[in-house]
This record gives sequence, structure tokens and C-alpha cells, in this order.
Amino acid sequence: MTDTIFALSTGSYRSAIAVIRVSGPKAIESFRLLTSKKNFTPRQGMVVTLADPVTRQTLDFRALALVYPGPASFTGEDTVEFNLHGGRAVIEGMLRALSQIPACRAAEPGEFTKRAFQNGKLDLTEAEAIADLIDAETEMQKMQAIGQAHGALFQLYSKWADILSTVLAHQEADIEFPEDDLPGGLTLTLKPQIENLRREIYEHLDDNRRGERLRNGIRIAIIGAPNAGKSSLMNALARRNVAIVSEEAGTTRDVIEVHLDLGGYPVILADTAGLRETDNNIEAEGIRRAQTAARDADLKIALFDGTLAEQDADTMKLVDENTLIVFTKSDIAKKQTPGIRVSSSTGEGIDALLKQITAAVAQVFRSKPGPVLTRERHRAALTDTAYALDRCLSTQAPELAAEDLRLALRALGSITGRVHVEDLLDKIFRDFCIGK
Ligand SMILES: Nc1nc2c(ncn2[C@@H]2O[C@H](COP(=O)(O)OP(=O)(O)O)[C@@H](O)[C@H]2O)c(=O)[nH]1
Ligand SMILES: [Mg+2]
Repeated sequence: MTDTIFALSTGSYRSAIAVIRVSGPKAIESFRLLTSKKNFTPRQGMVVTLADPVTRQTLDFRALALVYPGPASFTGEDTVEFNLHGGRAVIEGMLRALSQIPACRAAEPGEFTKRAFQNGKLDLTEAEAIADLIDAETEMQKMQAIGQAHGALFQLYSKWADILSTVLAHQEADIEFPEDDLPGGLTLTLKPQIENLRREIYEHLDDNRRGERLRNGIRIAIIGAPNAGKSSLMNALARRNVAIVSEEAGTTRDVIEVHLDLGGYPVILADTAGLRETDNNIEAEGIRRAQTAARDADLKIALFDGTLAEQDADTMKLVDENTLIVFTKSDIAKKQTPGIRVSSSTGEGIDALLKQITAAVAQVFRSKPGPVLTRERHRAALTDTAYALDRCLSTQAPELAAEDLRLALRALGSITGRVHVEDLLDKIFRDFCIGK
């Protein structure tokens, strides 16, 4: 018999309300024990006084309890939600009382959602989307998570799995009842479907990793010579003093990062050590880190000191098509420079620069419509699927073609956790009238 699990579902201690959720075969009994009520109205808030079943001590007064009998609950099991007063002692007392009910224990991280998956309430991509929604810090992260939670990926992958399983069924039938001596491998009439599917998968994979980048944040590195004004610009963009500013060259050594929300996109902005030749070991390590940050960045902001006649050659070497070129210290620069001019001292050009950065970031995500894969896990499984289809299309043996289709289905099914090849074959052959 499964354990009954419970956990505090709301955030940290001390809030107006705290929600404790209980799920499993003993959930309804826990409601009865703690409230001394015999009856309940399903899915309707009930005002209750909670008392420790053993000591009869009051745990909370005028709490709210909701009972969701399974399977019509999030986990699919009997579930009870207690809305308590959010004080530390109330919560601790309640958790202790629950832990003393036999076969009840504290839930492990993610265990409610795991049970929802195991009971067929959602697929793995939807479960991952719930985690992403809870972690979402910006609007676009939220929208991506909601799209996935609504089953955007699940529907796409299920559609592909249906195509694959139908083709596989026909291939199996052709092996069982071969028609004359047609060429080997995948049956000719089935080929176009697999070629289309394979193309769709490769197009879906060719997405500039934007789903993963949106989950993890877009990396932007500020690079430039010592004293170009990198740390000053970082502080101006972040609107707070995160990096030390000094006229002493070589002040910044570690890569300093701030998280920004630009137009709903999550951005990790990194200030780096100035690029130059140095004998100082610590500074040299800082410069190595700056170069790594520049290499890993989705976008670079290359700073040139607007008061200098020459543009720094080390910085110039790192400029590519994903680089914004910015001239600093416009308040004291005499020379008229082309491109973006900013002053971190007066704030001139900072808003314009922010707009340009936001536009460049939005550009990264501009793309064809349709659901986006959001995890390396999805990418790896889809790559396996596509490779299996490559092999399926090139083999000369019908049995090997069928085996490759089966491998493709299995890889695809591992993304949603829903498709099991054997179940599918059973299902398909049941309405296939093969015993004719
Ligand atoms: N007048 C003026 N001075 C600036 C500006 N930005 C930076 N500085 C000065 O330039 C020096 C180097 O700045 P810092 O931000 O530490 O440069 P970093 O080495 O590239 O990080 C400091 O003395 C700053 O006060 C600016 O926009 N205008
Ligand atoms: Mg600096």
C-alpha cells in the first residue's frame, strides 16, 4: 500500500495563510482525525478547528479544509488541503500531528507531481512545466511554462508517436505477409511519411536553443579594455552598485553577474576584467575568465573609451555579429563617435542602450511559431529519434527498418513518459484484424 504524504505547499514561514497538502489512502482519515468531523462536502471549503488527535491540543482555529476524493484530484489520489494561519508554531504543530498518523510521512521534493504523473494526470513535459512555472521569474519564462503546461509539447510528440506507431504497424504487417518481391527496407509506400516526420523533427531541433535559453537566462557579457567604463555601465544598467568602480586599471577580476528582466526576458549580465597584457597572476586569471564569459555569451557589449583616439585591439578581436559596440564617457568625450554613445555619469544614452539590448535579446527568440523544447533531456531524446529514422530510411532489411521505428518510438516516448512501444503494438494489432 502506498504511503500517504504531506507537505507545506506554500513558501517560507510566517505568512497570512499556509497550505498543507495531504495525499494518499489515509488523507481523508487524517481530515477526520484532525477535525473530528465525520462528514465532508467534496471540493468545498469547510471551516474547521484542528486538534492533535492524541493530545487533543488545538493546532489551529478557523482553518479551512478542502477534501478532494480521488481520482478527481491533482495527484489522482484522495487529497486534503488545509489552509492554516501561517505562523511557525501552527505549521510545525500540524506537520508533527500528521507525522504521527500511521502510514503518513513527509513528502519528498516533487512527490505530489510524481504521483500525478504515475496516475496518468499529466505527462513528463507537463510535470516539468509546473516546475518551470514555479521557477519563472520573468513574463516570457512564465508564458513558455504555461504553454508547455497546457500540453503543447505533449500534443506535438503524441502526434508524432501516432504517426510512428501506425507506420510501424504497417511495416510489421508487411513483414508478416510480404507482397511479392518488392525492394527491402522500409516499405516504399510508408517512406514519405517517415521522411516528412524526420524533416519535422530536424526543423523542431533547429531552434537556436531558445527554449533552453529562456529557461536558463540569456547571457550578456560586457567586455573592453581596463578603464573603458565596464563596471560603471554595469552599475548604470543594473541601477545599483554591484561592481567596484575605480580609476585604477585592473580593479575588476572576478566575473560579476546581475540578473535583469528586459522586456520579460531573463538576462544574466556579466561585468568582466579589462583585457590587457599583465604580469599579475590574479588579474591574468580574471582576464581568462573574461574571455570565457565572452565566448559563452549569447550577446556581447564591447565598450570603447570614447575619450581615446584609438580603439582597443584586444577588444576589437572579440567583436562578432552578436556584439553591440558602445562608446563610453560621452560627457567628456570630445570626438564624435559612430554608433551608441553612453555616459554612466550623466545617464546619457543608457535608456537607448537598454532598448537596443532588449531588441537584440528579442531577436534571439524571434522565430517560427509552434512549441519549443525546453530541456537538454528533450533534445537528446529527439536527436535519438531522428537518428533512428535516418537508419530506418537507409536500411535494406525490412526487419531492421521495423526495429529502427521501434527505437524511434521508444526515444520519443521517453520525453513524455507516456508511450510504451509494447502497449502501442498491442493496441494497434487489436484493431488490425490480423487473424483474417
Ligand atoms: N566622466 C566619466 N567617467 C567615467 C564614466 N564611466 C566610467 N568613468 C570613469 O572611468 C574610470 C574607470 O571606470 P570603471 O567603470 O571602473 O571601468 P572598467 O575598468 O572598464 O570597469 C573610473 O574612474 C570611472 O569613474 C563616464 O561615463 N563618464
Ligand atoms: Mg571594472
